[in-house]
Amino acid sequence: MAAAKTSRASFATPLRILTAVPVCDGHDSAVTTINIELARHGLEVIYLGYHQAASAIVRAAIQEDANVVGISSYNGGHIVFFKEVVDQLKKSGNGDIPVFGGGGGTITHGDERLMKRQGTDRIFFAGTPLDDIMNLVKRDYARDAKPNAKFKGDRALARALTIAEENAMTVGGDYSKTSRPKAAPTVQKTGKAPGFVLGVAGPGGAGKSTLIDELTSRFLRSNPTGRIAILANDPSHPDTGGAILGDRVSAIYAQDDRVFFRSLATRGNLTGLSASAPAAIDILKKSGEFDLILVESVGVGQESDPFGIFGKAKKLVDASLFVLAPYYGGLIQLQKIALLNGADLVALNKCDHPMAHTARAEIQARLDQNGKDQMLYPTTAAKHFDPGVDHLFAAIATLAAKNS
Ligand code: B12
Ligand SMILES: Nc1nc2c(ncn2[C@@H]2O[C@H](COP(=O)(O)OP(=O)(O)O)[C@@H](O)[C@H]2O)c(=O)[nH]1
Ligand SMILES: [Mg+2]
Repeated sequence: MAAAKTSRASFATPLRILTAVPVCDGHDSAVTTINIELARHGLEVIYLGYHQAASAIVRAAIQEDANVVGISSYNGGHIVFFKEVVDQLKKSGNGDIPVFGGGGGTITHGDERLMKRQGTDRIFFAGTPLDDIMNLVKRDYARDAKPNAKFKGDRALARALTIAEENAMTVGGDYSKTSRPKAAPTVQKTGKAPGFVLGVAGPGGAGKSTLIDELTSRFLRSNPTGRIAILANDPSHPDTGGAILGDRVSAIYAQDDRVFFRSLATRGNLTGLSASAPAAIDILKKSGEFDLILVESVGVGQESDPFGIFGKAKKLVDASLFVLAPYYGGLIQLQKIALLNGADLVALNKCDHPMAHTARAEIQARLDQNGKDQMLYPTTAAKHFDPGVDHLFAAIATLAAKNS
């Protein structure tokens, strides 16, 4: 029988926009509405969160190789803040990334005239229909992501990842046909050994991103000069092709110049990672910039194997960590999770939850049945300085040392 035709969207290079709310501003309901609408119109939205410093917005725009930065500002400081973002982008050699924004009852037409003179592209005012915003964004900020010899440092790396993403696009919306990934673009090498690559998988909401941020804080403290890379995969919506790439919102410690954070949308690839992830990992390793590379999968289910742990081919990562929360639904559900058979490390996160005690005993029994000496690490990633996360980080450092 012929395979049923899918009605899914064709993923033609989605536009990537970084959105954020400035420092000392908690008005995030407008940007949330805009984010959803942008994703509904097929854009990839990397959301940084509210109360964000200009430097954090600039760093994220560079590392994400964003087409454009959208700032939603209600705190009254827009004239100074937008200028600061524009100036920092220019000063760092990334003035090609345009900046626009909105801010209902706070930004006046007079303010906009001044802001435009200072380099802001445009302001959307109260009452602008969302469809008009979407059409303008799509019309004015689409671009061809070509190699650019002028880009240096993280931007050069970021552009190489963008090109890898485009090379690995699915063909004509057919999820079963992925175009053959071309050779990974090259970036300047430091001569350092490639870093240790840890894959982090687990159900959506288990706390993977929060845990990664806590692990990052330990890396930065224990390694005063090294760099860490985070490749955060999030799902694209199959109907629109858009995505809300929200893993940066959990990043507190990962907002640091020693952290290279890149969000990747799956763009129709159903393995739990973007189809470009193998090339992206390769680029990060070959750059020689990073001591540790963390790859976060999308929220995965029972039979997923995003890092190729069970296959005969070479694994995508040096080791893997499976993260789950106490509410996995009972013993039978636990038996079904394939990655519990193959993960090198398992973290039971959210140990502040009342069900954690039982969960810990059940998961330990499940791992004992494997007979592979897999260690279970109870963690509470939402708590800073959690001793469980300390133990997990020490175990990762030991694995990395063995690997080097
Ligand atoms: C909702 C609201 C709140 C909510 C916020 C909820 C939340 N989580 O966001 C609550 C009640 C919590 C709140 C609190 C406060 N608020 Co308030 N709040 C508002 C209000 C009424 C609406 C803002 C809004 O969300 N509008 C909905 C959006 C969708 O519509 P819009 O703004 O017209 O947006 C259009 C465009 O601008 C564009 N756009 C907007 N952002 C972006 C981004 C991108 C990327 C793009 C493409 C487009 C775009 O899209 C829309 C298209 O039509 C405004 C009044 C106003 N008229 O703006 C005050 C207002 C912003 N708040 C104000 C103040 C003072 C406060 C408080 C300090 C009050 C207090 N003393 O506690 C606190 C501060 C909170 C904080 N932590 O920052 C003042 C700010 C004054 C100033 N800057 O000089 C305002 C202007 C009210 C006033 N007239 O005094 N607030
Ligand atoms: N109570 C509690 N909440 C947590 C813990 N770790 C993460 N969270 C929260 O769980 C939610 C999902 O976390 P996130 O890291 O985004 O999960 P992910 O989807 O697995 O990446 C967020 O609201 C976190 O703040 C924890 O140890 N305890
Ligand atoms: Mg996450």
